[in-house]
Amino acid sequence: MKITFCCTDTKAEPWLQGLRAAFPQAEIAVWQPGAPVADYAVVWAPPQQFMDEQQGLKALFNIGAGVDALLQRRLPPGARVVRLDDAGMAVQMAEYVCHAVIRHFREFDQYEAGMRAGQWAYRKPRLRQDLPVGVMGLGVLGERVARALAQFDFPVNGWSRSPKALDGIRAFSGPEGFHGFLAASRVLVNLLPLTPDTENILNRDTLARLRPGGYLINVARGAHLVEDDLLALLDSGHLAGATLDVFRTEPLPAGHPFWNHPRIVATPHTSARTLRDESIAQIAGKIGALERGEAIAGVVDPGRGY
Ligand code: NDP
Ligand code: OXD
Repeated sequence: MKITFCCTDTKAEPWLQGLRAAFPQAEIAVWQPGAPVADYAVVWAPPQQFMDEQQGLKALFNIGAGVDALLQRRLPPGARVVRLDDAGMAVQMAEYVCHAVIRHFREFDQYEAGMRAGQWAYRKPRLRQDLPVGVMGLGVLGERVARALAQFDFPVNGWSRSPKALDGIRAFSGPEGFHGFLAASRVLVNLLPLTPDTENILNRDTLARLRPGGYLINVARGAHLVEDDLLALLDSGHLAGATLDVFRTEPLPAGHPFWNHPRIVATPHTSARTLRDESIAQIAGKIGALERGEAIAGVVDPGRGY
């Protein structure tokens, strides 16, 4: 069996070591132009030349959950695209989002500023029922996040493409459920995949439908958000603030208004990192299953875009 590795901005050697430990008999190498065609590929944002040359691949394993960059390429015919299925990301996403919601709800930013200014001052406790949280996307990550928020007794709404029934979550679905979902939410968490249907979905019209004093947490992709619309709604006071982990251009360009905005908390695309050992174990398990002719989870539908 041949496995080729083609991951932009990723140190190859530890991945190769892990894959070789899982498949001692396999030929495993970093892809170079002109390399022999492999059976399986481990990829992150590979160039088109890779796809054009690797026409015999049985499956491409994306070392992330989002496949938007991969699906921009022309894929080798017949090759399955397989996304990471949690692999340690869901708990990280739950930590990140719960931290952002709780920091906003409990006004810890105000307390930190007050203590730094030498003020021992209490703020009036807020009521949880005034902070319904809407989670867009109830997939592998969104469902875990919605459940974690519900554990803290926040009212939680969820929105997905197909209808869902999740204990303790008020579920909305499809385009027909979208406005009702927004109107029922004050905090909005975005965990949608980036597809033609969801690009620019966080815009002036949709964000204005949140309850007044809304708060945005975008942890999915920068291209979901129309950045100027967010800035306008923060200026108008309709939105109280935002926590952003992803941006249209990454790294965030110098001088971008998000760097120093007083009501934006920004992090460098780190809310749920790919964990190498968990990912290699998952990919190795799936290659083994495919070799035995078994079905695997996490196969992307290119027509749907996720
Ligand atoms: P999944 O594919 O498991 O879940 C996607 C969810 O979005 C599903 O519930 C799906 O609905 C819903 N959805 C898709 N399209 C629409 C639509 N048009 N309208 C309504 N709902 C829709 O993805 P994951 O949970 O694993 O990951 C989500 C995204 O998070 C990734 O695509 C990636 O972009 C981002 N991500 C960001 C990271 C970071 O560090 N910032 C790390 C990892 C991922 P249905 O259930 O009906 O199919
Ligand atoms: C992912 C990511 O999609 O890291 O996994 O953003």
